[in-house]
Amino acid sequence: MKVYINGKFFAKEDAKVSVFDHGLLYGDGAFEGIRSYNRLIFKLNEHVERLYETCHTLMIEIPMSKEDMGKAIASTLLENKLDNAYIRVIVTRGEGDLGLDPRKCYGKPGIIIITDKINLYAPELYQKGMEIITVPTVRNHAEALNPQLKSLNYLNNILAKIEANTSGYSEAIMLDTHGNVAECTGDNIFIVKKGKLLTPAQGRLRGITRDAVMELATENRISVEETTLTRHEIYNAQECFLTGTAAELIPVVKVDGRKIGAGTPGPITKKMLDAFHEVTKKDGMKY
Ligand code: PXG
Repeated sequence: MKVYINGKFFAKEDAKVSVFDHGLLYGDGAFEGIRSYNRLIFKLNEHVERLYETCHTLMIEIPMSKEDMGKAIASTLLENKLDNAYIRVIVTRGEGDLGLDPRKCYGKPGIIIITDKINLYAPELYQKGMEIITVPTVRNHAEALNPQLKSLNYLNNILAKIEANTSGYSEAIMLDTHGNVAECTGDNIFIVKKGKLLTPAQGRLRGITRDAVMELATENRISVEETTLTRHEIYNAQECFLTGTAAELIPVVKVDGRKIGAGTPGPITKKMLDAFHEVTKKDGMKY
């Protein structure tokens, strides 16, 4: 495996960054998770745009144009001869001293691109559906650390993941500071009620898979609404599924011990899963 670091490729064992990089010292940086299918990078422009937006808010100037970022991602995939891949793009603040102050970072922001294969969940879970729980850790308040930022500080989500894991679950629902459903630790959430798709309007990352599924629903004449959802609405939904680049689209059949609908993946979930697989086969940036 070859890893891209600041314009050069390194073997996995030599792919290293400085211990003085603020990305490591403070989680001061941004990332994206992207997928490619059959040599097509799915929603490349949307991911690159989100990465630059996160960095703009963090006041990290990526030393590369958006176009060149796309080219660097494609060249890393070609270097690794990967037709179907999971791509991790990381931008770090760069090297600095042992204080928080980003003005004292003397290094240029670092750019790292790792390409690999990952399957987040066992294939049978996509058929049977998964069971998830709500955890006590609430999603960051938007004015503390906005969930729109895909920053390198993912401790809010990791704490929630640990709570799910210690209770024997792989994924968790996180509530926002008002007690409404926000999202899962690494996925957005959708429910089906009266044949309509509903998904939280606030408190969550605006997932790119979420946007793609909303578009596909509209194309398939299924109405979608971004709204406020409580756990009560989730428990009493006809169907439920999660979306994310890593997990793709995965059915949920039980939440906090409550069966969702018939307790098996429902027809709209299956329709969206098929539509998603179809669109990833034909849409994307060729490399
Ligand atoms: N919410 C959060 C908090 C995320 O981190 C999503 C939603 C889905 O967004 P996209 O744009 O991918 O549809 C994410 C992204 C993992 C993992 O190991 C998950 C993400 C990123 C990195 C790792 O589960 N999810």
